Amino acid sequence: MSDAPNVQALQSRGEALVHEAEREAKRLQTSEAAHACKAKYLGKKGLLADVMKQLSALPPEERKSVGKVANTIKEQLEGIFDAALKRLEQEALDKSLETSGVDVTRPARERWLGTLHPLTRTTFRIIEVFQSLGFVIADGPEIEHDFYNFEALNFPKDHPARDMQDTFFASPDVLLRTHTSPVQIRTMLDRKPPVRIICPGKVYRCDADITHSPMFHQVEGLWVDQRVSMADLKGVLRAFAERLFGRHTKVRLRPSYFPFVEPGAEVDVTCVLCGGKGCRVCKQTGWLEILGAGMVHPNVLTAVGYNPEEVRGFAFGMGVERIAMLLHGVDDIRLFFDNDIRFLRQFQ
Ligand code: 2NL
Repeated sequence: MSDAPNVQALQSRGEALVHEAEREAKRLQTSEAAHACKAKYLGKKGLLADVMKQLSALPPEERKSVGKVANTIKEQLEGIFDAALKRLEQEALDKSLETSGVDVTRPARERWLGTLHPLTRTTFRIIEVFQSLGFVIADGPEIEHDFYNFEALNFPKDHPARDMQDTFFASPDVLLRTHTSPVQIRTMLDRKPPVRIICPGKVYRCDADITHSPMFHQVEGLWVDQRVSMADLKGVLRAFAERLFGRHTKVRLRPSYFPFVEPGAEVDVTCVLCGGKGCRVCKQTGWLEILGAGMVHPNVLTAVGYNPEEVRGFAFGMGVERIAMLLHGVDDIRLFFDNDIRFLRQFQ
């Protein structure tokens, strides 16, 4: 056929298509436009299809080489539009990251792990020592009746510790416990000797300065059996002091008064800082007071239905805050309750 296009003509027409497509692809702004443009060149009724249609007019011996050329052009066009779509996708992602307020180059936020509060850890350490000596944990209510907190503990009716100054009263008979001793009273009322318990918990006193907090923590211990003596008390306290403060720690008892024990004692250990030489912490004495103790008063045994002729016991009590302050050199009790992360982190 005279008007049949030759291979050269088809090839240059195809190359022109590729050039045009390249120029158009560079100016594309959206992926919708890119898809439309791709269809314009490569679609069923597109520009390349137009050119291919003319293949049917070619003599069979030319068809093969023209087909090859047409295929290369098709591949080139596809490459152009795939690249354009890829570029637009990346641009859209960059833009959305810019405007969405997410800065992927920012350093990741530090992961914070919680830890136990230093007072909880100190309580656990104290409990562990007494558990290893055969004591079991007992607990009870923080809101108490006067009977368990005072009456059963041999507090005379006019004792200053019953005063409004120290005790938070809800009514004349109901109060926030001022020590964990009511737990021991309740336990003795519930069980027969032998009783060997440790009572950790929160206690409340109306008092606040650098060494007093209106809520603080106590651990009290009690051992009642047929033949429990002051010597047993000393042995238990010595074992406790050596395990908590170190094996070279010495213990001494000084006579003291608590209404619920007779005899009563205050217990000192050699200074955790200087070991007994004398320093700022022990105020040059070499000793630190860490707890109060004594033999359970016969009136207390009677109040819980025990016979003081048959059984005896020793008891002791300590403030967890005071122990934690001594162990860690903290000089103000309020630091434990401020929850300043810079303070708490030092115990990690
Ligand atoms: C202190 C002194 C002490 C007790 C607590 C106690 C409990 C019962 C009977 C007898 Cl049920 N005594 N507890 C005994 C002596 C001292 O604590 O200064 N604590 C911070």
